Amino acid sequence: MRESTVIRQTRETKISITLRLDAPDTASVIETNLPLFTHFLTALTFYSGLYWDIHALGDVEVDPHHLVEDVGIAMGQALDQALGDRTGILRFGQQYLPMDEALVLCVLDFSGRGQLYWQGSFPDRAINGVSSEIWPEFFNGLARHARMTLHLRYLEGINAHHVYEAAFKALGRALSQAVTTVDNRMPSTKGSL
Ligand SMILES: [Mn+2]
Repeated sequence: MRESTVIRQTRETKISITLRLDAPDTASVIETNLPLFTHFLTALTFYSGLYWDIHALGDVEVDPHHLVEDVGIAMGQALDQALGDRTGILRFGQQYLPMDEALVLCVLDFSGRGQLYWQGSFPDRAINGVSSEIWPEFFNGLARHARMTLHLRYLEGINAHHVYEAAFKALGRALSQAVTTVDNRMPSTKGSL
């Protein structure tokens, strides 16, 4: 079974995540104490087609930064653990995603090397009081701990909510492709990931 559970508790956040990669048609459960983040995670998890059970509380009264970054880290750890040695996966995923005037591109590779490449003029505006500078922290934590190369590129868009929601949805769709099992091979010419 390709599944994992991650518990992460610090003085700043309490997070528990269960992930199942092969659970079609099972609705994810997302609960955080930052409603905008819950909204974006609901979009990501829905389009990933994976089963995610995420319960996360953070000291958002200090700064939503801790919660958002730590959930990214824990989701990355959950992906890395559930994928095991990565045998048989498609490995790559890519998705252009529009949301009205916004257009975002996500391209990822479960390369074994965790790095976010965040490119383009992502809007630098708060959404409902939540600073947009926290969103790359989420994607960075996720990329590093999932040990995946993650390109997210802003292409178009004016409304910050549209642009960031498009990024979460695009990542969901790209993940759905990349973790799909296609054969019994290690998807690397060097023999490991
Ligand atoms: Mn929305």
